[in-house]
Amino acid sequence: MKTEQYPTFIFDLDGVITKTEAYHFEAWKETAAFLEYEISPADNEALKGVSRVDSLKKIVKWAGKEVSPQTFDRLLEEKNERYLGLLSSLSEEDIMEGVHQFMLEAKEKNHPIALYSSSKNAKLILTKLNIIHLFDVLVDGNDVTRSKPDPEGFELAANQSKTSPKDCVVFEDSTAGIEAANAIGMTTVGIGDIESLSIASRVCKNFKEISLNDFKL
Ligand code: B16
Ligand code: MG
Repeated sequence: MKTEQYPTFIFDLDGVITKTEAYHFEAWKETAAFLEYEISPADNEALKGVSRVDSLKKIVKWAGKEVSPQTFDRLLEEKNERYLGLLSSLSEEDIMEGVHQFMLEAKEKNHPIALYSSSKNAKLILTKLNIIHLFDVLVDGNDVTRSKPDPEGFELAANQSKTSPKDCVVFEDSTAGIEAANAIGMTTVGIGDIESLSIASRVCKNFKEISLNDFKL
């Protein structure tokens, strides 16, 4: 007898569940200014999904500077403090349109729900958004040694969900994340603009364009 199977949904956090990408950008601007570099929206696109450490390495390189390990650590710490400050009033109202409803319907139909975010602040953010209880599996920047575009975190999320990668559907706003999930045969749904996400299996502007019926195995 064939048992019915439900794809596991793996959500990215920043830029998919909530618009914290804008806060990362804001917080990095000051770091870049210290390095006498003006960070552009195109630069920010290249930082999406990339870990804090790897993001700073990129900014230092773009600025054409060298910094001591002590300064590097201080810049990381200060950026995170600014970012946490910007998150202080985050609440349920900051969940992107259609996401909460989609999750509730997916849970109702027994789809496992997982998170893979590069952020080390993911649990704090999901708690503020009051949706942490909806996740069966949580993988974040504290659980991996290699950040997106490496597939390590997606592999871990699939393993912990007891789902084969081919039966996972990933929602991502970053090229790095889509690349990572594609590399291990997951179905990818890009959330955002087609220009930067064309390597995804499908691209949507937001969750209002997505229905649970789109994902039958
Ligand atoms: P943190 P995601 C990523 O989250 C962001 O896209 C990226 O801009 C950020 O640098 C990274 O998390 C690390 O975040 O500094 O909070 O540890 O999109 O993978 O959910
Ligand atoms: Mg993201």
